Amino acid sequence: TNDSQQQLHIAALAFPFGTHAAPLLTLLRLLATSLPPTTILSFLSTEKSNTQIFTNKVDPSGTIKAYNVWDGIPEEAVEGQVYRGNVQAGAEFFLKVVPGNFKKAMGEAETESGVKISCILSDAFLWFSGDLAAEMGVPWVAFWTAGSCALSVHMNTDEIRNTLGMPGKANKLLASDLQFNFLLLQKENCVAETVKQTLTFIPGMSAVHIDDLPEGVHSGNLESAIAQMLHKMGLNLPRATAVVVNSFEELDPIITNDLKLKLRKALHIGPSALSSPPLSNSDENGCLLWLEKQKPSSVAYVSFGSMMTPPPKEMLALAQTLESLEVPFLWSLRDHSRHLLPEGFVESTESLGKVVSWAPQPQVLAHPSVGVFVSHCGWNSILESVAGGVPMICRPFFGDQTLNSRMVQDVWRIGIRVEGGAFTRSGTSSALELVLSREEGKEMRESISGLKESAVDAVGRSGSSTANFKTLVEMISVMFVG
Ligand code: U2F
Repeated sequence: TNDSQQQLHIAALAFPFGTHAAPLLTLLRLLATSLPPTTILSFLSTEKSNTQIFTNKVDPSGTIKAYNVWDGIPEEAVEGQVYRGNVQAGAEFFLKVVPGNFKKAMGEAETESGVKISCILSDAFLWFSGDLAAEMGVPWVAFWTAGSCALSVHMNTDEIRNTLGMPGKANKLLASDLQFNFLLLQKENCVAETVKQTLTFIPGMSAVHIDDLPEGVHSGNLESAIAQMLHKMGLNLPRATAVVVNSFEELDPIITNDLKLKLRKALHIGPSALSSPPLSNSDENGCLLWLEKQKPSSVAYVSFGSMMTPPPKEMLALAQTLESLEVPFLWSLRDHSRHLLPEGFVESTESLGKVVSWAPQPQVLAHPSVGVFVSHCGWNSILESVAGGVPMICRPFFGDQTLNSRMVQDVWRIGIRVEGGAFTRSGTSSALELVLSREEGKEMRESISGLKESAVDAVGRSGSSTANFKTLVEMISVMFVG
């Protein structure tokens, strides 16, 4: 090897929507602390995404440099602001201009640093990174920002489609396909024959129903840009040198084993909520001070992640239930959705709760006053709830969220899905009562503190996530020099 080749250059390729880019940046920062100080670290995302997660395009530590890639949005759309904030439409534009936009920015990163890229670290969504890495003769490390269960679904999409039949054809296949799991549900006065289609044919996934699957895997529009991206991702990931997962092996041992068989290297290195400090943890809205004044395990923390707000009717039902049951609450709600709260709600509940536009969520969930997390079940939220030992009430919306909520309720037993999948006054009351005041809630708290313990162990000195992270660092450093 010659000298110039010994300088490492990692190009991190981000998926610029939802909570994807920030965890990739967190991973890159973590790698920066373990790789030689001369390593060049380039972070590639859209201008909008980079502006959100960086100050002045340079990481505060000074080691990571950001490069903007084109978001694919045509000029006229920007002027009319038509696509602003619409993730689905934004992602479609973006996916039309990959991988050219990333290639261009990688060229800039190489020119500016004078060092050839030695490894592509990409969001797993960016399936084409395998081809780019192969062209450049460097390893491809893919980062999966969500859970093992969702990764397994995408790795097994063809298997699921073949076994359960394609949508529309499902009924025809029903009688003949032995793979279906027939369940006879006997009820008090009637015998109802219900066919439940569960993923018994995928290791560790037998609790998952066909209706829990992300849209575009088995139902919904299979041809949408996102559905196609995820399908191609599942087909391409076995080529990756390693697939890094923001979870820990002990959470889903059976699924993890299956992933290890299907991937060249599955490296669970999470939960990142425990292994690295959050990118920003300021408490401008005084959430932690407010929590200090509340009773232990009494507060409902409400948040639906970075993109979702429940429909008006559900917002009303949730707000009214919190108020009438007098459950102290901390509600993280973007300013543009505040008008969905009942009129006068903030004023009339002033002594009961607090509505803020942003909360330092990991710290909030780790606070002893919080007793339940009302959540959309985004993956980061689940991990942060586990890290905080707080049981969940789940109101999933899209993507992996319904699947995650199934695992929360029926596999890990650390929460409950809201009745009927949407907030009503009666469903929300019974869920809050169950988690906050009943024996079931106590059991959930016990299960979640067990998981929390394994999570803490995993990122501890001799834990599985720590060992996997070491392997990752070695792979990135050794392969290049060798
Ligand atoms: C997408 O998830 P979201 O961004 O909608 O939700 P999460 O994965 O739960 O991540 C939200 C993050 O924002 C933080 C919170 C999480 O780390 O701590 N946060 C905060 O700090 N303060 C607030 O007031 C509110 C939020 C997608 F929609 C999901 O389906 C995927 O599972 C997920 C991961 O791929 O990405």
